[in-house]
Amino acid sequence: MSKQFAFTAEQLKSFRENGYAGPFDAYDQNEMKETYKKLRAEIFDRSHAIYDLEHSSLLAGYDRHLDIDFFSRHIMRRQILDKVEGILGPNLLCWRSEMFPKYPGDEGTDWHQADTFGHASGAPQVVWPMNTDFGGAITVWTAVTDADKENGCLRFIPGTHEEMHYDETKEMKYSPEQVNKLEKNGMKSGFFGYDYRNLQKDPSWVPDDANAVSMEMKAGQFVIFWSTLMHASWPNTSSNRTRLGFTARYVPTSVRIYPDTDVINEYGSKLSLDKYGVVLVSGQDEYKHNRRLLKNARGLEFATALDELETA
Ligand SMILES: O=C(O)CCC(=O)C(=O)O
Ligand SMILES: [Fe+2]
Repeated sequence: MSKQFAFTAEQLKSFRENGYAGPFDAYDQNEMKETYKKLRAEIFDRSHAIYDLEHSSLLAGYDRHLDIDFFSRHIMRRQILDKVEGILGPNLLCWRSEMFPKYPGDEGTDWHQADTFGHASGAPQVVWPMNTDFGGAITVWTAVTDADKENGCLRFIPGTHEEMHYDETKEMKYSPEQVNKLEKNGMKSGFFGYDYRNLQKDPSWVPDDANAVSMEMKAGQFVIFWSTLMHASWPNTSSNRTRLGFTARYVPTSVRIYPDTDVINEYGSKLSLDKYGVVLVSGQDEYKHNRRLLKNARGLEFATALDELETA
């Protein structure tokens, strides 16, 4: 089957060199803006969300593809998967999604890289098979609203995805009171209550953002990047333009997710993984390392489950 939205050879080469690609269109801009109006109500409705929150934090945005139908379909959108398959191969899991709102006045997200995603929990969340060069996950960040320099668009440092400058096993202290208080070079920049600089392998190292690129995007567009790429975002300095990004994270089926644990312990909360599962978004899961969900919490069957039923 030919893939309508697959990378060209040139795009793939550029992705391998730079660690990111895009922006590309996932939705028509007006369609996304209409969808956003409905989504806002669904985001506030946690009646089917798979995690019980102890208090408000970044965790409120975790894994809503498991209860909001729009996001359940979004993670399987051909515009996105045709390209992700070109990077990771045909057998793919979506293991995490996150919403990243930035309200007017909010700090930017500080520079960071994620390989095991253990930075906040202290335990690796993503474990690749031994002897693979890769780590991390392919991140697809979709602009639910327009995102530009004024309201906090993403920034990348091209070509930095193959060397980790952070040690995710180092301790970081969660201090929610420092949200919107940290400054770097006179700019509000933090990590949702953590100070990501605490993880630096070399405490005196300073990220060189002279060649950083700003990913200005229209609502409905997405960018693809390795989670190990140096990435950040600008603060939202607008007076009235909230920025919302939705990140979906993909790995091949050979990867183990949350090995040996049944809780996520980060951002000051413990979340039970009782209702959690990965979603097979494409191909076959020959490894069966991870508990897999066939339906979201409202009963919507993930498309691959439907395909399997049809061919069974
Ligand atoms: O949207 C942001 O500010 C940060 C996004 C991010 O770090 C990610 O998608 O991994
Ligand atoms: Fe990130």
